[in-house]
Amino acid sequence: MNENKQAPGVYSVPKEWAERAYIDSERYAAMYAASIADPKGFWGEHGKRIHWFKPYGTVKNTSFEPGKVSIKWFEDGTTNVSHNCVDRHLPERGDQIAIIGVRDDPKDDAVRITYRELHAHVMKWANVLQSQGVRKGDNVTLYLPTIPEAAYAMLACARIGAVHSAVSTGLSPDKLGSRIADAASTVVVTADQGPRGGRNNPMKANVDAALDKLPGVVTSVIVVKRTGAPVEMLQGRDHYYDELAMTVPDECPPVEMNAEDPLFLLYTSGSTGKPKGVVHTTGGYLVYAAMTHQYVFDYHVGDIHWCTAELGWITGHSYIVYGPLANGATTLIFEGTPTYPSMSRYWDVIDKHKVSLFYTAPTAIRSLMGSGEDAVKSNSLASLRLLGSVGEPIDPKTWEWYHRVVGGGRCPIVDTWFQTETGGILITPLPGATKLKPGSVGTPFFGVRPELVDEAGDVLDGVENGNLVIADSWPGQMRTLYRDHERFEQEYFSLYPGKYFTGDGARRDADGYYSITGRVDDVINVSGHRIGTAEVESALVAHASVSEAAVVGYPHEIKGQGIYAYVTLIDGEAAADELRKELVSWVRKEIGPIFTIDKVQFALGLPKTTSGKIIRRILRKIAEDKCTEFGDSSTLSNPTVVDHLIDNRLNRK
Ligand code: 6R9
Repeated sequence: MNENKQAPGVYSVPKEWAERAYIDSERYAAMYAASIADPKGFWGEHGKRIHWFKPYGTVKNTSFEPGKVSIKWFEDGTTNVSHNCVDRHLPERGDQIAIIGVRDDPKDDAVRITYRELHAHVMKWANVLQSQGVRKGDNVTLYLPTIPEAAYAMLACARIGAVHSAVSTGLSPDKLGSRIADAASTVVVTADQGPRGGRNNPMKANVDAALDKLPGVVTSVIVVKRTGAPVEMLQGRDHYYDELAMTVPDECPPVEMNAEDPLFLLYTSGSTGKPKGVVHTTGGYLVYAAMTHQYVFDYHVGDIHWCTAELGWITGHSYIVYGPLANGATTLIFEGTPTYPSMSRYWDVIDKHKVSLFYTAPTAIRSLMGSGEDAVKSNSLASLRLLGSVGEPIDPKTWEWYHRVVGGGRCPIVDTWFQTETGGILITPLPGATKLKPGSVGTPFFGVRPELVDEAGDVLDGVENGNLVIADSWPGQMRTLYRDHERFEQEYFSLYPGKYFTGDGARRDADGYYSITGRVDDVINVSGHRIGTAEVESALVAHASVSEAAVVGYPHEIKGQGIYAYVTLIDGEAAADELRKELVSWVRKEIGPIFTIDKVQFALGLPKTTSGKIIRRILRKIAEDKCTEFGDSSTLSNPTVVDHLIDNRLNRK
């Protein structure tokens, strides 16, 4: 089974992979060197993988210089993303399946959409959006389940030059509202309900709740009938998609877009409370998403590609919709969860639809690993060729299980590191080129220049641990934060001037392979989803009983990181269990159910420096039950508070 095992924990590239894959190790070395030595020449060539209405003359025009950060790729070229993902494929693969839509309930039939049908849907959607006043450059908020209609809506926006802003369905109405308001969307697209894991998310009602607090912003809500459940429809504002579709023409040509016109906004969490509207543009993003999809997953015609992400995350944008469709692939869009109706749901879907490339998050694998191997082995999984992992570090134990039990010991695992901000995968194994080391994300993709730096910003060479920065631009990089270029520069380019700071820590080994050690800023990664500690803290202090709150992450067996909150109460109120439960559900309501607090510890006070700053390092150690490893506590102004925290800690081994 593990015949490719070389040294303990290292898997060499199987011969058939080195032969079959687009990129073997020699090719990787040569192409990587060329991409770094001459980025303009390299990307000038690879930019041609998409269709341009007007070819670009200028390839790269980028600067990371403080105060002047500016990122432009292919800036004088024109193209259209929807044309590239749909129309372009019609002559050759009009009858090929583009999208397989698998619903939450396994009793429901899957929908199979050909490229020709996709073309018709996208044009209809584009005309429906236009009928609601959407014009080139307008922001449209999409709050939709992970269903084919979400992809139609995304591609329809791209077709007419509108900018979509997809919001995760796991967020609360308040968070949805703040994203609608920040983007100033006049049109919101949603569904009546979103079935997931056997429950129906009341999506239209959530939109109503969000809009109640935003009078006058949104003029049109387009509602997809997903379950057909009756929902309140506000006369004049709310419309069923089906009804609008009957009133508009079938045809809609793609609009010629400049390479640097925005394609989408995607809000993500940073280390302050305010979410950031990451802006991605047209040409460079698509080139990068398509190229990484082809080489990282070694996509070949006939592969069925299944990325289990929600469409509302960057992974869904780049590796469910844009990358696969730009390459003319068949992409599977799954509405459900790994555990519904049983622990074998993923494996059932793989067998039923002959999935060959399977891409998921460590948290999903960990939740399935617990139920043992039998749930996997009742399926053959013979169609699988390659496995992928994304969103958070995958520990070697989970990696080995994924490799052996799911992949039958024969499928390479690509552990891909990237971020909302990077648009596509930056550090990853390539299956025909890179040895696999469980827990390591491998080596940089073409054109990517990772570096490790110390706190002072000095570049570290060789085997090292440090902060991960990227020294030069790549085409898929975010261009700015929506209406806040200053914050963009501040958050990503100021700490290490001249470099893009990722917010992650990493280790590099003697082979030049990277392992991601986790966030080094105040961001927690829960089941692959990012949340700033400040966001959770401000939700907590919004509760009437809470005086102060500090939130840290701690290692969690399934979720990767759990959320641990330290709370001090107004009036030193009795710290009852009931209040604890109330705070947990309060935060779920404020932020959304994906970010459920795991532990609430009531505190007399929080450890602070003499200048009043909370010392999170101490709080992290207490949450990890490592109370002897505080390091230098000389600036601590209130030691008795810490004794109380230790005595009442909630994680004990
Ligand atoms: C794609 C995505 C980004 C953060 C990133 C890092 C963590 C993502 C990872 C990984 C270890 C991997 N992360 N992939 N950590 N190994 N393969 O998840 O985007 O939601 O913006 O999160 O996720 O900490 O900085 P996003």
